[in-house]
Amino acid sequence: MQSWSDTALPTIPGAGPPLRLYDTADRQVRPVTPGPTATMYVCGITPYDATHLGHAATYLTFDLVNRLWRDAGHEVHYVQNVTDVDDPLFERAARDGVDWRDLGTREINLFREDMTALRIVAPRDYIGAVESVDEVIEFVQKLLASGAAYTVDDAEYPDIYFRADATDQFGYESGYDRATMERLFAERGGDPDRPGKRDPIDALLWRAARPDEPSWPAPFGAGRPGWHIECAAIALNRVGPEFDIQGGGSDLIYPHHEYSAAHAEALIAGRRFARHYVHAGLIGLDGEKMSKSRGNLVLVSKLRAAGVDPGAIRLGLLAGHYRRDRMWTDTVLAEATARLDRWRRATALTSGPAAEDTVARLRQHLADDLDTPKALAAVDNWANQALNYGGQDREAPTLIATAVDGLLGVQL
Ligand code: 5CA
Ligand code: ZN
Repeated sequence: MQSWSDTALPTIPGAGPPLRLYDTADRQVRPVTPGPTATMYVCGITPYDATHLGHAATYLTFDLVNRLWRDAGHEVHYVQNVTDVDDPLFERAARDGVDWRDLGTREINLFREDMTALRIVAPRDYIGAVESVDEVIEFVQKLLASGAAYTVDDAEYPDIYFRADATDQFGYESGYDRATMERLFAERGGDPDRPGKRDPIDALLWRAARPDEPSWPAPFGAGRPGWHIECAAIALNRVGPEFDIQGGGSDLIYPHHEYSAAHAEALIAGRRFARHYVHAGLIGLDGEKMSKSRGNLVLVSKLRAAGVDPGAIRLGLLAGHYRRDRMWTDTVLAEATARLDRWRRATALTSGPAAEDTVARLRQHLADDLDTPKALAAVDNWANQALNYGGQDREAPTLIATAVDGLLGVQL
């Protein structure tokens, strides 16, 4: 599937410290240790509705990682999927009387426009579930052969499930206890009560063909991929195993990332799916998580149409730390707009206070588990100095603008 237009990144003089990030599995901030090519897989959208600020916040988080890696001289192999076959698509398409493929295409196009406007660096591989069905089939075959997967005893719908006990380390990614797993499994798309499963938390790998649902032929019977296997296959075949970062919002910690890891690790015995599991906090509105099912969405495309500068959207989302759940409010947007204006006025000056220290601090704070509140404060400091007291350094305004562009993705 076509990715979106790439964003050119400027070269910023100097270099920063190596990136450290919180790893959900190890429950600590520790160094990310990429080779010359850093590798990252981030869970993409289910395209049945437009991109909201929660999605934007998650992709923005990993965009900072991408930018920091590029700034440190790494190539980045970034992969993102699109869940373009799933129940929500069929339901919305039926409600609106459109074909589920057309709905997906429309929303994916809008997503690309939103990502381009937000200056999110495009993934090298942007892969749909439909495109990767063959990869899933091959994967499921291997899991069946090794005994990690089984077919339920149901003549009509012989669905295929993954044994949660197929790997010894199952559960290490979320660290959740059994009761929490059971609760979240049921809440987040699992089917604990499906008759014929060995364990209520065994996850669906292949859903046998149903009337009125799309399906693909397979040696083990026509059907369509389960959700976690889609991401396991796409990631493993492009950057795996042991790629640097598996990313997404914190709603994906369990079951999605637990099972993607477990499916893959059942194949790559002894190795870890990803070295770091990184999760962005959830963005809410009016005290509740922003989600398509609740309908409390602030859409990136609506904000853009209303004339909001994409730079202000980035600064609003970056004003809070990526791991914290946080609310989007009018105040957040107003403060971000004012900040963008201040930074623009300061960098439009012909000279200002020396900027090397500020750039060093910006890099330092970002490398420290993406501490954007401190990173923004460092730029605020320089801008306030420049606006209130001026300065003699004729290179400083351009240096700040270049660093803010390259590292924070905000054009001044
Ligand atoms: N297609 C799957 C992942 S394979 C999916 O979760 N799609 S989604 O459209 O629901 O979400 C896309 C991405 O945005 C995921 O990484 C998800 O964790 C993240 N996300 C969803 N809602 C929010 C929110 N309110 N705040 C922050 N991130 C969110
Ligand atoms: Zn995923």
